[in-house]
Amino acid sequence: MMNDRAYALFEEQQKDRGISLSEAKEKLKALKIETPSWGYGDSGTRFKVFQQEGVPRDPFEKMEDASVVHKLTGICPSVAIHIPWDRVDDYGKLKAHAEQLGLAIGAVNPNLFQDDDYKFGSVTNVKAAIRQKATEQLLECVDIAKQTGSKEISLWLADGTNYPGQGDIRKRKNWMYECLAEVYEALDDDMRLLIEYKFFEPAFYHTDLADWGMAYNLAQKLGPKAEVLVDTGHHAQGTNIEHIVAYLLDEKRLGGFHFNSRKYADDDLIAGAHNPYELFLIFSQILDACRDSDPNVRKTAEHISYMLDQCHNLEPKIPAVLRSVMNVQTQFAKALLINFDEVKKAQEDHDVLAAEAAIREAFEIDVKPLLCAVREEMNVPPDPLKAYAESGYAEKILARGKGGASW
Ligand code: PSV
Ligand code: MN
Repeated sequence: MMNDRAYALFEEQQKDRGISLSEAKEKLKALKIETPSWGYGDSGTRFKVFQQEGVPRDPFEKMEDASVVHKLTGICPSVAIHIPWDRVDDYGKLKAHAEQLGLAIGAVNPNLFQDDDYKFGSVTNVKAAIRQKATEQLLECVDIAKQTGSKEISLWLADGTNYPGQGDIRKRKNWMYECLAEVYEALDDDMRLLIEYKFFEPAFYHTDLADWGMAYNLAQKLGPKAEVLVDTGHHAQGTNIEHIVAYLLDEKRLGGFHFNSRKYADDDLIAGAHNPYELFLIFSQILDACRDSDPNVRKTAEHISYMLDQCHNLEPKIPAVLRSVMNVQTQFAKALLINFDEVKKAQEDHDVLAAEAAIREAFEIDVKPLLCAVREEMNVPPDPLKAYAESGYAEKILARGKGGASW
């Protein structure tokens, strides 16, 4: 009753601002956020991994935890996997298990950073045999994607050097292309390769795939099934991520996101915890592109894969994922309330203050009544975190004990 009144008032206020809530509601219901299998496992820093009780012991239990997140939010129907962290004997069985829980296997993330052979690089290693091994591992991931029904390979390379002269940067660039071209050829027509970049860590002098420009260049050379993935933790301090987003959208090469929060480096904290405005501005660019006159820009904006990529070192895993999903959903909801006609008019008039105000105004709106109404229509609890706390699931999984899966 209280919720109905709050929603009616909210609807009235938005109508006065020229915003129709029916479209916003549809878009909120269509939003999908993929959760990472590794977000449910134990993780830590290079100093310590604190083990938690109740952490899933294998990929099957990770799916069970992910299904709880989906049940409570209604918007997390797929789970990204990381190979070899999630290697199983029978991928058909993992797929069936996920499906039985109402889930699908999402992006397959090849891990080319934990094998001793990759100490000096994987696809950029000076040794041809190691590049070959890395290529085969990537091809294995394409095969896993085909077996699990996944349509995406999400590629991040840890390759780079620590000192000047350590590697031949140009040769490494070409080796990387050669390997990825082979992987690209193995993709089915409806699959895509999402190329993720990061300017540092674990390498500290140069990273072979350091920024969005390199990822974009590589994607362009590989072909239309290759797109860029933006991880919000992978930029230098102060980088304008929404600018990168707008640029890649216009080039029709933005394929996906790894959302997480950072304060200093690639901190992998709960999405939206530290810089909610940045998340909101990213969505404002995407929703602006959804109105573009070029249908291909609109199509790109509508086919972005939204994924979380986080490690929960101190906080309990499932609530941390829930909080992240809710934070992303909240900023998306706020961006849906931007009056873009007002923004465009202010741009035409060179009215800097009005343009900035039109964007900020939406950010300042409390969208709880809208989210409650949407959740009610989707038959999920109005407060997923509270519902989780009351569900008894956290207590139930304690029987798994300590020492579950970790990265
Ligand atoms: C690298 O920092 C990264 O963002 C890549 O996406 C990896 O797959 C993931 O983190 C591992 O946590
Ligand atoms: Mn990432």
